[in-house]
Amino acid sequence: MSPHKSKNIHPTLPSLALPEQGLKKKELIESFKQYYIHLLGRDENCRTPYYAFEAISLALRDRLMERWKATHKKYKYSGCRRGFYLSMEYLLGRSLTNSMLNLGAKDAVSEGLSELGIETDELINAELDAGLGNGGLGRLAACFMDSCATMQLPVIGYGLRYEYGMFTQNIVNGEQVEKPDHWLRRGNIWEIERLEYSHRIKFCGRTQLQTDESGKKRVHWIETSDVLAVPFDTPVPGYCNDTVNTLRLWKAVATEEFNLDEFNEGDYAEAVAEKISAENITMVLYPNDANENGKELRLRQQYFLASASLQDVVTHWVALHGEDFSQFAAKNCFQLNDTHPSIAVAELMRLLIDNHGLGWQDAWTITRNTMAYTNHTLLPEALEKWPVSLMRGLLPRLMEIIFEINAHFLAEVSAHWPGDFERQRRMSLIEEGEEQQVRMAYLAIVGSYSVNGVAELHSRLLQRDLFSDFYALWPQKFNNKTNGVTPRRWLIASNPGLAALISETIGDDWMSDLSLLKKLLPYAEDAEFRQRWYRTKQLAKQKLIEFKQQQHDIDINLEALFDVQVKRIHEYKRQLLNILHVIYLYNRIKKGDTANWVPRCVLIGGKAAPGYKAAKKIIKLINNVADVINSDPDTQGKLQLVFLSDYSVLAMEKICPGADLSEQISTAGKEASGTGNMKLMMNGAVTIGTLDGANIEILEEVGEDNFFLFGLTEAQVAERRKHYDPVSTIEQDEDLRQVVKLLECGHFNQFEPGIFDELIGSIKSPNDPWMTVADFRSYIDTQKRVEEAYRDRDRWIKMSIINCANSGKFSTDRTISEYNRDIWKLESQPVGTK
Ligand code: 26Q
Repeated sequence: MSPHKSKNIHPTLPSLALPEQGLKKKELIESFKQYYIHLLGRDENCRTPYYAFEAISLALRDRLMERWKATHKKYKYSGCRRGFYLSMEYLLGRSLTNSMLNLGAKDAVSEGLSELGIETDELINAELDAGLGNGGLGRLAACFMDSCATMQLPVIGYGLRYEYGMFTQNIVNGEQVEKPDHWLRRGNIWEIERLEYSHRIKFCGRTQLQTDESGKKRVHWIETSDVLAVPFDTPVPGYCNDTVNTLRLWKAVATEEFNLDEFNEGDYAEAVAEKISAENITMVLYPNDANENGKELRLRQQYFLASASLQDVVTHWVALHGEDFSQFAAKNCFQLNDTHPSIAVAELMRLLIDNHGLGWQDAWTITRNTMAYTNHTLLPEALEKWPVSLMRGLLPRLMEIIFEINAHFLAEVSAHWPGDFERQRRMSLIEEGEEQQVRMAYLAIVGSYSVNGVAELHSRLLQRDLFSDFYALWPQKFNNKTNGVTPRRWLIASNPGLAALISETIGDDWMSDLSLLKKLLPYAEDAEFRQRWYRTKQLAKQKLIEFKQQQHDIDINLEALFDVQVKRIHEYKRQLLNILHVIYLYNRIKKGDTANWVPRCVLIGGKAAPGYKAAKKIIKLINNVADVINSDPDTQGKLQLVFLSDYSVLAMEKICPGADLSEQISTAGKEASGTGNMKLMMNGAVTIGTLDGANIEILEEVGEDNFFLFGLTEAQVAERRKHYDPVSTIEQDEDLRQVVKLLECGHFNQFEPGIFDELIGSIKSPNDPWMTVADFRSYIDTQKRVEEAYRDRDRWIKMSIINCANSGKFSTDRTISEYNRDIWKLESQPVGTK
C-alpha cells in the first residue's frame, strides 16, 4: 500500500495542539537552554560552539515547524496548482543566519545569546556549508527556493542528498588538491527524515509484454535491482511571511529484502557489496560544471532523482484523485534544471502508461503539458548525451519509451518538412554514429511546453544556433528568463552594514521589492551619503582582509582597488586574460612606468573540475605569478595577486561586500548568464565586462558611464574567428609581446621548466576557441579607464551607488515572478499561522 493511502493510526494526533512558540527573546532563549542542556546534554563548561549552534538551530527549527505545517495545510486544502523544481544540485550554504533573518528573529537571538555570554557569530561559524552543487546552476536553485517561499508560491524543490558535497580545495605548491567534503559527518540539524514517504526505484532487469484479464497489453519491467529513495525534508522559509516551503532531497538506501537469497546461500560478502553499491547512488556530487559524458553512476543518479520525485507527485495525486489523470497537467508542473533530470520526460510516460494504464496519446499530452526545461549552457560540447547501450542496460523500459517518443516526434518533423531527411537526422533524439547516443536536450525540448535560456543573449543564441531546428518547429515554446540572486542572502545577510545604510536612507521595503533600490539614485549626488557609503565599503574591505588572513598570512592594502574574479575556473571564463593584465601591470612596475599608479589587489578564486587539466594549470599559473609578484619589493604598495582558495557560498558571502571591481570577462557568446556578476553589483562593485550573458542587461540597467565595457561582441567573435591570427596580434602589440615573453622565458616557473607551455600555446593558437589574445588590447585600455575612475574617489563612489541602486532587476523575486507569469501560472498562497 502506498504510504499516502495509509489511514491515520492516531486519530487524535491532528488535534494535538502545541503551545504557540514565540519569537521573543525570552522564549527563544528558554528553548535554546532546553535543547542545550536536556537534549544535547551540554553545560557552560562545553568548549565547542557546535552544540550551542545545534541548540539555537533546533529552537528556530521548532518555530519553522509550525509554519511549515500551516503552509502544508494551506496547499493541501486549497487544492492549488503546484510547481516542482527538479535539480541535481542545491548549493544552499549555511542556514542559521537565513533562518533567523527570514523568521525576523535576528535581534532576539543575538541579544538573548549575548545575555548568556555567547557570541552569535561563533555559533554561525560552527555550521558547515551545504555544498550540494558546483556553481551557478546549483546556487540558482537555492536562490529560487528562497524567492518561491518569499512570494508564497506552492513550489517543492526535489534533489539528491549527497553524503559528500563539493570537494574542498587546498592549494599545495600552487596546485589544487581536492579533499572530500563529508558535510554530514555531524548530522544535519535542518533536515527531517521521512521514511514513510520512501519510493522504490528500479534498475536493470528486462521488459516483458503481458496481457491482463481484460485483454489489455501492458509492459512489465521485471527482474530489476531496486533501490529505495528515502526523502529528507529541509524547511525553506519565506522572508517574514509565515510561509515555509519544502526542499525534499532523496537518499539511496538498499531495500530491506536486499538479496536475501545471496545471504542465505552464504554469499554474504557479495550481498553486502551490492548493498553498498545501491547506497553509492547518492554518495557523492559530481564535481564537474561541464559534461563528463558516459559515467554510469551519474545516469543512475539522474534517474533516481527523476523517478523518486515523479513517483512522489503521482502517488500523492492518486491518493487524492484515484486513477483520474484528466486534471493532472492543470494542477502540476515540473521545471527541469538543465537536462540533468530530463529522463523525467520518459519516466512520467512510464508511470502513466505502465503503472496507471493510460494510453500513449493521453500520457504524452499530459507529459508535454507538465514539463518545462531550462538550459544553462551554450557550449555544444557540454550538451548531455548518453550511449544507447548504457541506457538500455540500466533503464531498459525507459530506452524503449525514448525510442517510441522519437518515432512519434520524427513523424511530426517529417510532416512539417516532408522529405527533409537531413533535418530528421539532425533533430532525432538519437544521434547515429559509431555508437548511438540519446540527446538529452532534445528529449527535454520535445517533452516540454516551455524552453528557456537564462539571459536575453543566451536565449536568443539558443534559438539561433543550438536549437534552431526546434525553434523553427515550435517558436512559441521558447522564452527567456534572466537569472537573479536572492537579496536576502546576497545583500541583507552578507552585507549588514550596507543594508543598514540603505534602510536608514530609503526605508526597508526594498528587502522584498528590490526595484525600490532605485530610490538611492538621488543620494549618489549627496556628498555626505557618499562619504558614508565609502566608509561602509572600507569596513567591508577590512573584513575581507581578515577573512583572507585566516587562510594565509598576507598583508593586503586596504587602500588598493579590490579587483575580484571568483567563479569556476574554465577557459571560456578567461581567468588567463586577467593574468595577462596582472603580468602587464607587473612589467610596468619593473620598467618604472608607475606615474599616477593606482594600487590594486587582484583576487582570484575558484575550483577546477578534478579532471580538467587546463583549468588546473591555470590555478597553478595564478599561484606562481602571485608568488613572484608578491615577493618582489618593487610591487609593494602597488600590486598584489591573491588566490582565494576553496571558493564557496560562504566565501562569496565574505567577498562580495568588499569588492570594488567585478571581473566578468568571458568570451562573448559563451557565458549563459553569470550570477556572481549580480551579487557583486548588488554590493556596489562596478563591472568590467564583455557583452556576454547577463552583463549586457547589467549594462542596460546602469548605463555605459557606470560599466567598463570591453572586447569583441558575439558577432565580432564569429567574424574574427575566420581569420584569427594571435601570433601576429602579439607581435604587433608591444605590451602583449612583453607579457608573452615573460611567460615564455619561464619567469614564473624558474624551477619548473615547461609547465606552462601548453597554456601559452593554447592562447597563441589560431584555433583558440576563447580568443583571449583578441581582447587583450581592449581589456588593458579599459583597465586604464578603471584606474582613472578609481583615482577620483567621488566618481567611483557614485558609480558604486548607481550600480547597487540599479540592481533591482537581478533579484530572483523578479525572475521567479516571470517564471510564474509565463510558465508555472501558480497562485500565491498566503499563510497565516494565527
Ligand atoms: C553534467 C554531466 C555530468 C556531470 C556533471 C554535469 C554538470 C554539472 C553541473 C554540467 C553542468 C553543471 C553546471 C552548470 C552551470 O552551473 N552553469 C551555469 O549556470 C548558471 C545559472 O544559470 C549561469 O549563470 C552560468 O552562466 C552557467 O555557466
